[in-house]
Amino acid sequence: MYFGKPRKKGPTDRVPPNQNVTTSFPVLHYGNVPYYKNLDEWTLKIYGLVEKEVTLLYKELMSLPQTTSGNDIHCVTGWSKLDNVWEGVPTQQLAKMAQPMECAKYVILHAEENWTTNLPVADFLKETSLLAHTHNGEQLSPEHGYPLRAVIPHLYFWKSAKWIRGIEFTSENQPGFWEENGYHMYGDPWKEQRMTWD
Ligand SMILES: Nc1nc2c(c(=O)[nH]1)N[C@H]1C(S)=C(S)[C@@H](COP(=O)(O)O)O[C@H]1N2
Ligand SMILES: [Mo]
Repeated sequence: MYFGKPRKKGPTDRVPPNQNVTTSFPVLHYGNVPYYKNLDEWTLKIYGLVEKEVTLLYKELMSLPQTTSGNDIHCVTGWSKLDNVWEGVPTQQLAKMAQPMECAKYVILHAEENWTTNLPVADFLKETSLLAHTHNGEQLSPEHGYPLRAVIPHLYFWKSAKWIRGIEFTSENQPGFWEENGYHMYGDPWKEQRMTWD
């Protein structure tokens, strides 16, 4: 029950607690930015608890049905960037091809340099989740995840793996890179699920 003043409705309702809006686009990651000479050797692998393991070349990925999804980015370190428009392949499209098994409850997103992050299948396969190649009408820059990054619009942005190369379906919730280092297993910005103990 909330006994304080009624909450004001307005743009501030889009900003979760203890976040500050920025109009810049900060670059944040652990490790090195990969620079690709070309994408001939690039593949995206979908594996683990799936009926059909799938390996996609970049051009195959681009020939799949595409979608557009908007989000407000909330980084766990405290910055938020509103009104982002992402274009790419819906995660549901990939699931259609690989057919995750009934027992697959979680996914591990694998990025370059063995960076990983974990989330429930339901969140990964939400209608708004996608693998994006374009941000606000422009191809992703190397720093922001070129050629392909996950975008999980409703969770803290560390779940949105840049430079994604693999999607592994699992039965157990295994912590990824930041999760091993104390970040929350789920990461809902509205509940401020920043660290494991939040
Ligand atoms: N591969 C990889 N993806 C990553 C990270 C990382 O360290 N490695 N950091 C995450 C974090 S903490 C954030 S806030 C966003 C930042 O994305 P940006 O650099 O495009 O703003 O990427 C996420 N994806
Ligand atoms: Mo972040």
